[in-house]
Amino acid sequence: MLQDMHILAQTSAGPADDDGDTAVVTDVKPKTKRPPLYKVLLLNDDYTPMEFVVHVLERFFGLNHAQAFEIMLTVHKKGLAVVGVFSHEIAETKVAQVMDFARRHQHPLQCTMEKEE
Ligand code: TYC
Repeated sequence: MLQDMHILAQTSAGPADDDGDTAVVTDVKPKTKRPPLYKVLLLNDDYTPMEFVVHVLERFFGLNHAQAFEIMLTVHKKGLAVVGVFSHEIAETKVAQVMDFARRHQHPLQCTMEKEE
């Protein structure tokens, strides 16, 4: 892929520098990296009602009821699950929306984000 090219070349046949025996780097390395993506994680707890978590997943992550129920159950059984992968700004917004909504409803539901490798 063009964006992933790393061109680094050195030549002694290139333009002369002052002493005439050392190489001069003439090629350039295209330096465009895709921005990192962030996983948004939902954490299990013993108190937040299952229906509330399903509602959160439908409301903030655009999941249908069946998808939301399935992810909620995964969190319930495994302790956490990735609910989506986003740019830093969108992930931050999702986390803030979920945390605020849970707090307003007095549920201890926790949502965090983590950089993708
Ligand atoms: N463990 C909760 C219960 O039994 C349900 C739950 C699921 C809570 C997912 C949080 O992220 C969560 N009521």
